[in-house]
Amino acid sequence: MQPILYYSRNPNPRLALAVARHLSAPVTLEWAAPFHPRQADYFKSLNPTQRIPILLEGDRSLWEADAIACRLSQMTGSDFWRMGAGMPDMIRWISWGKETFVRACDIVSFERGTRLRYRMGPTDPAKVADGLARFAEASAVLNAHLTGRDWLLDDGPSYADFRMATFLPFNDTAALPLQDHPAIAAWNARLEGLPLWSDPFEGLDAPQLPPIAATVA
Ligand SMILES: N[C@@H](CCC(=O)N[C@@H](CS)C(=O)NCC(=O)O)C(=O)O
Repeated sequence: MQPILYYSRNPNPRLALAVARHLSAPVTLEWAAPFHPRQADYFKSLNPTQRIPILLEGDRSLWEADAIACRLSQMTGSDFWRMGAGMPDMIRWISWGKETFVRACDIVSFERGTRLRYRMGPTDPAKVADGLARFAEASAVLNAHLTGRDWLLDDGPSYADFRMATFLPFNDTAALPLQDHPAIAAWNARLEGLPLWSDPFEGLDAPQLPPIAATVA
């Protein structure tokens, strides 16, 4: 039986799905709602955090988008997850990004999007302000690095680009000021030019996310 990739339209499952489709990985793509009461026990048995993405190969369950991206690259013999000399540089950007740029985008995206979609209370302006301050600090570093180059690494797109951009497809609701950072905006436009990054759900039967419930702060 083919491995199964459980995904949804939320940011990290979207990221893993985009990798799988970008690499044409031989996996069955299954939309999931792990927090639905009927599915909770099953997903808790696969991942103690109950979250997706999850890649199920036989009885081996792999969770965390980064680990899944690594495994999908192994399965397809792709260098999208660099295996050779470029690996340390790729890990550097994944690691730095998750602590800084991705984290900042996550905070703002959660407050202005996810929280309202899932009726988790109103947007917290103090958290948005914290996220925007982190975004400004991280964006200065990222924008400087991307100035004069197309991708994070020297030799073309890699998983580090996808990971760094995890939350940018949700910027219609997060409203992060990408336009203030021209090299980041240009890099994001380049990513959007990759069809399976811009719409990894193309041709799949994946329910839309719940609508935003209130106005944003
Ligand atoms: N650190 C995890 C985060 C996983 C995570 O937070 N998943 C969320 C979506 S972003 C989830 O499972 N939400 C339930 C859903 O999408 O239905 C990863 O990188 O894979």
